[in-house]
Amino acid sequence: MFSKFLPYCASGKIVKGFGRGSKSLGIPTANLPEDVVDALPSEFGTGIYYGWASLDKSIYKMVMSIGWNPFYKNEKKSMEVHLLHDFPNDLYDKELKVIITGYIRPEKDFSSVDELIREIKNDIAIAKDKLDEPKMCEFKAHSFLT
Ligand code: ADP
Ligand code: RBF
Ligand code: MG
Repeated sequence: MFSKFLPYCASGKIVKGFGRGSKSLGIPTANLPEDVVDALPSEFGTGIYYGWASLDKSIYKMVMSIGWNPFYKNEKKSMEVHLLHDFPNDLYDKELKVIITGYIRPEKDFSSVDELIREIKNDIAIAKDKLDEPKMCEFKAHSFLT
C-alpha cells in the first residue's frame, strides 16, 4: 500500500518550517510548501521515505518525513526533506524537486530527542544503501529531475 504511489514526484520552493532547530541537531529539513502537502493523494501513507532530490541543477540522495511528527504532535501535516549533502548556506526560496522512490517506516513517537536522532541516522544509512541499488539509481536520471 505504501508503494502504490511510488515513484512520486513533488516540487516547490523551500519554506520556513517549524523552526525547532533540527539544524542544530545536525539534521536540517527543507520543508515543502503547504499546497504541495495538500496535493498528496489522501491515501498516500504518512511515514519516512527516501529518494532523489534536485536543487540548483545537482542531484542528491534524500530522506524525508511525511506526516504530523508524533514526537512533536504537530497540528499541520508536513513534508520535510533532508538532503544527504553538507551545504554552506541556507536554501530557503530555492526550487526543490523530489522523486520519492521507497518507503522506510511509519512515523514514531520517542521518549527523547536522542532516540529520534538515532532513528533518523539509521534512516539515512538505509536510504544511502537502497539508493545505490541499480533499480533506484535509474530514478536519479528521471526526466522530472533533470
Ligand atoms: P525549518 O524549521 O525552517 O525547516 P530546519 O532547522 O529544519 O529549519 O533547517 C532547514 C533549512 O536548513 C532548510 O530550509 C535549508 O535552508 C537548510 N539546509 C542546509 N542544509 C540542508 C540539508 N542538507 N538538507 C535540508 N536542508 C538544509
Ligand atoms: N518526527 C517524528 O515525530 N517521528 C519520526 O519517526 C520522525 N522521523 C523522521 C525521519 C526523518 C528521516 C526525518 C528527516 C525527520 C523525521 N521526523 C520524525 C521529523 C523530525 O521530528 C523533525 O525533522 C524535527 O524537527 C527534527 O528535530
Ligand atoms: Mg525543516
